[in-house]
Amino acid sequence: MTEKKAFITGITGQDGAYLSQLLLNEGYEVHGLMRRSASAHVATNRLDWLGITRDVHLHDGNLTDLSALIRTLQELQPTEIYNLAAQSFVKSSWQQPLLTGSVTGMGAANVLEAVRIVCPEARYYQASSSEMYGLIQEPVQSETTPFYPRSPYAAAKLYAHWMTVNYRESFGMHASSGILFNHESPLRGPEFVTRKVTDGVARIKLGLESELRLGNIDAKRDWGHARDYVRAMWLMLQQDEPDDYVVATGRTTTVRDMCRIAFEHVGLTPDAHLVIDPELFRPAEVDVLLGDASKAKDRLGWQAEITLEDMIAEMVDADLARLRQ
Ligand code: NDP
Ligand code: GDR
Repeated sequence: MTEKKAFITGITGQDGAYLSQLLLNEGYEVHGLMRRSASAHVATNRLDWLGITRDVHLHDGNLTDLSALIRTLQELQPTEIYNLAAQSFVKSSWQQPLLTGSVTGMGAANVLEAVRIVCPEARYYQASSSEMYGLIQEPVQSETTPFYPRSPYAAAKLYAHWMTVNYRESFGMHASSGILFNHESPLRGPEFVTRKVTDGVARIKLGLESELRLGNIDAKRDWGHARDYVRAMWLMLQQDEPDDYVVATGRTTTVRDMCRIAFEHVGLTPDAHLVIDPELFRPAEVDVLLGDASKAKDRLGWQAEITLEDMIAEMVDADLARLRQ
């Protein structure tokens, strides 16, 4: 039997942690790229939370350093590569447009080049995003919906997406792109809106805060659970042929309603606590996202299993537990 060896960029992020857990359970040897930090213990906190830090192999490197990527792949010769690393916070991409372009866009080109040079037979996954749809051209977005990026982040992701398609078509690489809609979990970064809400609700419930400040609560998102979504990534690389897939729940909810679900979980309502802060609005907004994942269902046998209500409850409970410690 061929050895199953995976290399994950972005292993310390939300998806990298859950994907590592899934691959370890599937019998893979799991390796990941970790950028050097002065606070290395903080960098591994998601892997720590899942209790798998000692089960994975971490390699010093950065997506912007092609030489490090080439040397690491030469040493490992992985069978599957998951490119999850990115400057992934949309709002920051207006503050750091060039860094976002280098990491989120050119970073993917670096990984593709390293794979092409070192291990062109390996299977490659690109973390594409529903943000690429941006200014919505069709009410429900599928693999055939035109893109219209609305942020430096989305523009960088679009470049990475088309580079993946291009390397598949030009060099016959097994390169697939998952167009994933928003997915969350207790391991979500605290700057993203779901986690900001669940952490805020937990603080209010415990009497540590009295208000929760948000921006555009009329925005609508198709929110799923990261644990479900990393399964779709893995399934894409188990197919004989590489392809692009939308991964979504098919349900869209306003930030306002997601917030209400979180407050109601602890027996409160948002009315007395929610403050709208104009500073938190974005220069350009993606108003509504709603994905059609029928291709993933038909070809991968994948569908979302965890509901928004169950996910928000899990996140609020995890934040309450963290704060109580
Ligand atoms: P996170 O922000 O949680 O994780 C990003 C990861 O990238 C972290 O491990 C981070 O390292 C790493 N990273 C950032 N910059 C560099 C760099 N220059 N070199 C090496 N590593 C770097 O993102 P998620 O886990 O939520 O998302 C995973 C991927 O999927 C991202 O590409 C994201 O854009 C994309 N995506 C996410 C969706 C979502 O809803 N979560 C939806 C669609 C796409 P460190 O820990 O040191 O910061
Ligand atoms: P998004 O996620 O930009 O969709 O990108 P985020 O949770 O940041 O925003 C979702 C929506 O909520 C609105 N919003 C707020 N957002 C944040 N962060 N903070 C607030 O206070 C706030 N108030 C309202 C936003 O305006 C937006 O409409 C995520 C990231 O994971 C990307 O990497 C990924 O590609 C996409 O999802 C799919």
